[in-house]
Amino acid sequence: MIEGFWNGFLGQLVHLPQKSNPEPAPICKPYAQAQCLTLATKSLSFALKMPKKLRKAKVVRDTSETQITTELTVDGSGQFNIETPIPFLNHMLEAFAKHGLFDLKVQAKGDVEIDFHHTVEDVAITIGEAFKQAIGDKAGMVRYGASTLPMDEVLTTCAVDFCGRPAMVYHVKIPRGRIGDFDVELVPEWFQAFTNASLINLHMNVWYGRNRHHIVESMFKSLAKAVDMATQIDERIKGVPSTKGQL
Ligand SMILES: [Mn+2]
Repeated sequence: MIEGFWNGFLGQLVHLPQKSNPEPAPICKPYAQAQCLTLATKSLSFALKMPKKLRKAKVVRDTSETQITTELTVDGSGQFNIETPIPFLNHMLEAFAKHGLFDLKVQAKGDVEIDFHHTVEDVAITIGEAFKQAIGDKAGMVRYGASTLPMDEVLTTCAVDFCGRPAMVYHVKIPRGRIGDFDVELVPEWFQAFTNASLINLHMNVWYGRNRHHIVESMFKSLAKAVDMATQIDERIKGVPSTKGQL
């Protein structure tokens, strides 16, 4: 069954071993494998397309606790310019932009003399809000995305649905403590604020891992890959991707 599928899918390019064939698999030549990968990538790129107009948003949030300007291009190339007073947060947002292929500019000031809480949360609100604004009515959008991402000894799965309803399921255990001067108790605050502002379902599962830095970084990268997948435009999807007709 599976062999039949792949033979049909790959056509004449490669020949998968038949059950009756006593010879080793001929597909194991590097060239055949390269062809196979190229074909698979191409078949995907036929369906995915860039929107006619790049999806972007600028969000300004000015309160007595934080002053933040965030600019996002969903259809970007991973360019970033992140300036917050929290170095570890900068590192995470740079990874998020880079691996999600979003262009992201964040200029943030905050009352970090109290602690990092307000700034971490409010930066997440502006990025979530920017996604919500940039993707608009979600016409033609894939909507769902998921990524299982390894980082050294950590394995993390993030799944998202841009359904218009905020819900977070968070199965993450991080050893208590700090990464640099960043307290890991702020990590769920960032993801909850992002979830609420972008109106998505976010399921975050860290299956295993030890190192705080690796765990948190794998979460941001996994979110990036999942959101990138979910926000792609697929030319096969006509209109809003919901049987309700709107999201
Ligand atoms: Mn790192």
